[in-house]
Amino acid sequence: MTVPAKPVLLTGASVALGRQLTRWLAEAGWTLRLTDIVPFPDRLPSGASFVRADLNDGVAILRLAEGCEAILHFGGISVERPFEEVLGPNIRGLYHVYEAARRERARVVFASSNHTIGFHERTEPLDHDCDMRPDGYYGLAKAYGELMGRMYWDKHGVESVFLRIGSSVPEPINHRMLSTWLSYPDLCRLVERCVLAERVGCVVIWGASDNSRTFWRKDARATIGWAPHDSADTFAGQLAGKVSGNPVEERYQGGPFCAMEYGRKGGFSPKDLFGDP
Ligand code: 15L
Repeated sequence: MTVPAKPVLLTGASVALGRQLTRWLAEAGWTLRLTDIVPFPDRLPSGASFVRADLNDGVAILRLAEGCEAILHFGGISVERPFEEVLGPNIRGLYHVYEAARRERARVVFASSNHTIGFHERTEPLDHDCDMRPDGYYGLAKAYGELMGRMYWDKHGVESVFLRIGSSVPEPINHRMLSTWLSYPDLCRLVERCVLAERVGCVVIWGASDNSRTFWRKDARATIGWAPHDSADTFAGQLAGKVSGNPVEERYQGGPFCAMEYGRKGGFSPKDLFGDP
């Protein structure tokens, strides 16, 4: 099977990763229901429809998910923000997604993040079952999301794949991304497999390309039949020495997110890090 039998709902469709997924999956012939709080900026591909909705609106999310086979949850805040800003889209919104998945018996592919484990040191290779060490409110909300998915699996049998995405950008731009980079094609193939794999249960996959400097090891990629094709290694020459100079950022896997508002003794204040606003 290369095309899901029923439509697939994609949240966060209007921003970077959502737009990549839309293009790739529509080309593969998938029927997509797209949603975001902001308008979809591209021409709608055939087989796709778009409805503007707020993740805080549970009724809208339930309606959007009606008859769907899977929900690709890429919506919500995608950077570090104050708690009150993260709360609505990333916590309440996630609950709406899981309630919709429960009602539809749909699988959830959750765009989690390396910021769930950001305060592990870079020298420490991690497996999927490592301790969570979120590096801010954004990472904390992603960690809560993984726990929520776990609860919906244990209690309701809702399947989930948690993608702990590293840095999914067109090209790696600093030394850290030689470890964390996930190319767009590798991301799209990964999401395709998350939906098409026969049975997944509730699993974690590190969202990174085949980078020799990776921080991450074991995960459930064999269960879904995915392996990355690309590698940040090809950029190593041009990124040698491209470091921030900030010891907190360079010490931990979460990089700049760890350094933001870092307040431990011997640490740096935001002013030291970023200058006066
Ligand atoms: C993420 O989770 C963010 O959404 C993205 O903006 C990047 O900062 C990325 O992690 C990263 O760690 O590079």
